[in-house]
Amino acid sequence: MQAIPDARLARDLRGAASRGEMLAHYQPQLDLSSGRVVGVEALARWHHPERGPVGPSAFIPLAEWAGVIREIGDFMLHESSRQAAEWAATGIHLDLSINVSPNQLSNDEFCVEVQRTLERYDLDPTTVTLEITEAEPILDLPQVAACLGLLRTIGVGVAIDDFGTGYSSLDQLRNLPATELKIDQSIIRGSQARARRLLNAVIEDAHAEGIRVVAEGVETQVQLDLAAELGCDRAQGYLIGRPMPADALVRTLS
Ligand code: G
Ligand code: MN
Repeated sequence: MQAIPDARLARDLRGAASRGEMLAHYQPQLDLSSGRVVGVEALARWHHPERGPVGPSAFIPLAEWAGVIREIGDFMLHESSRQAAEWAATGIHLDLSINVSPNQLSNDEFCVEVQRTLERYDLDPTTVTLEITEAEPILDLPQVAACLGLLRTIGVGVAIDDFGTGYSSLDQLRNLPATELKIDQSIIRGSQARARRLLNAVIEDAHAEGIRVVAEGVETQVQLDLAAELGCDRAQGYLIGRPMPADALVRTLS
């Protein structure tokens, strides 16, 4: 986040979702054993009326700062669920990953809202994973763990996002009912030796607990090969596909 938040941009962000300026893009996830795209991560895009497209790295921290992250998170939950249901109705079955901010999690209603949304769109909960970033601390961990635990009982998955950048690494894994580990882009794109050193034991541990491992930020074939060699189950990144609108994503499937 920039040192001085752009207050004007923050003001414009308020209500952006309800004005139709927010949209969901989808980035494909490749299953490394079948070589097929089996899922997508929903990623928010903002079309500012004057400035045009603003990237999530600029507006997500701003939204957290300005207290509008719940509004955006809500929009993404509904819009991506609606889209996944639309796909399922046409025979396209893709797992859906949705990013969730710690701020959303600290809302008591969140858990119920997720359940209600999945019911509304008649989505199979076992195809949906909530991504919780490791890059920010979870303050009320027991409460959040309880909420996620409840969602786990109906089959919703929980991913630790940006793994390797953040707070409690393996501890957080033990405290949250995780079903998936998303290895941060910086690790796969960094030195191979470092990636091996950091990931070998982690991936073995994850698999021993039945946790799926996804490599993020895969941009080259060499990085994809490394991810496969280290035992990652899935890969995501520009090599496989950029985040794109729903119709463009469907065109890339065969
Ligand atoms: O925190 P999270 O991993 O959910 O963030 C995903 C972000 O990373 C998105 O903004 C997406 O556009 C970006 N991204 C996805 N794949 C790649 C990649 O291969 N390279 C780079 N540089 N960025 C990526
Ligand atoms: Mn994510």
